[in-house]
Amino acid sequence: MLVYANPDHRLHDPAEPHRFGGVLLPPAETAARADRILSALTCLPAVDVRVPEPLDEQDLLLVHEPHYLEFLRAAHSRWRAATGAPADGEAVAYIRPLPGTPWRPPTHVDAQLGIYSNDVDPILEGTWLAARSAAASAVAAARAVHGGHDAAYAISRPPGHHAGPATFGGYCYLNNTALAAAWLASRGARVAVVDVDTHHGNGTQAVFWTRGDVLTVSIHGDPEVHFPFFTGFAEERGEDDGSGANLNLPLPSGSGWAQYAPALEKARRAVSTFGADVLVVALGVDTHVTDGVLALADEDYPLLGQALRTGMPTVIVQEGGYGEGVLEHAVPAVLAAFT
Ligand code: Q9C
Ligand code: ZN
Repeated sequence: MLVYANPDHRLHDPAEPHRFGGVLLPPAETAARADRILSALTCLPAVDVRVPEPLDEQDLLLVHEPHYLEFLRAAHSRWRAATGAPADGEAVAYIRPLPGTPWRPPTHVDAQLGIYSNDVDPILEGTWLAARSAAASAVAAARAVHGGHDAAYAISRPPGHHAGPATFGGYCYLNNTALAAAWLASRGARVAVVDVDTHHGNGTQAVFWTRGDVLTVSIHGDPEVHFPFFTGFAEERGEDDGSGANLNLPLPSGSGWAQYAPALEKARRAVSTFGADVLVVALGVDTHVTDGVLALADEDYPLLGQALRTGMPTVIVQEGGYGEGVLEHAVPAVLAAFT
């Protein structure tokens, strides 16, 4: 298996407590995650780990708006200048406009943090470079598959599938999965994205909402009760050229393999009906019971890996997966069964 890993991910390693609903906890999305995956992969036969070529910045425009990219690039230094915060400070949104009243686009970085994010994720001094390094891995994997490899896996972090065209949130800043898919589509491919992270791939859905050349499918825990709450419901099917090219398969909280397997089968059927010629998998392994949304068990991940074997060229992009031992077990299990 061809694997892309970029050491620059370490530049984004949040340390300040993060708000999860009513409590402050240590951040879950940390640099240790990618290190845990990489060391676990050494147990696989024939892993070929490469550092991706630097990103072509133009590729980011396939998914993201230029004003958002400018904001991300400069946000931390602007925030330091505006607040006197130290270099290791973490810039977090604390204010947003009142819904339903007119508001003026803000110029102050504190207010812009609230426009460009829908969550409480921090921007660190290294966030922009780390997010770019994750995007570079995903695009390199797409390039490799376009160039004739059967499959490639990107250990992208910070993750991406909650980042929209001009928003960060859910630990995501640049949408690595959407960038891989959009890059392939820009080369003429008909692309299907299957998102098996336990949370709805809301950013990816937003990116391709009106596009008919990229099918987006997401299997996730019921958004009535789980992040990202506002989207991920079955009635969201896409609009305009994208009408019918988005499929959400929400599952009841705590669902195990008995409920998951039929959803995967529906996803496979949708991909086949769409007539995709390349598959992009958003591989979150936070479906594990340890991560508290769905309830897959260790022994289900080889089955997931088999179900993702479609015979199509496939790009696999890492998304979530946090709990003790989850990444170490589930990622190699999926990749081993896939190959
Ligand atoms: N501040 C991914 O798995 N959890 N993101 C609640 C709210 C957010 C998960 C935190 C879950 C996001 C890529
Ligand atoms: Zn997730």
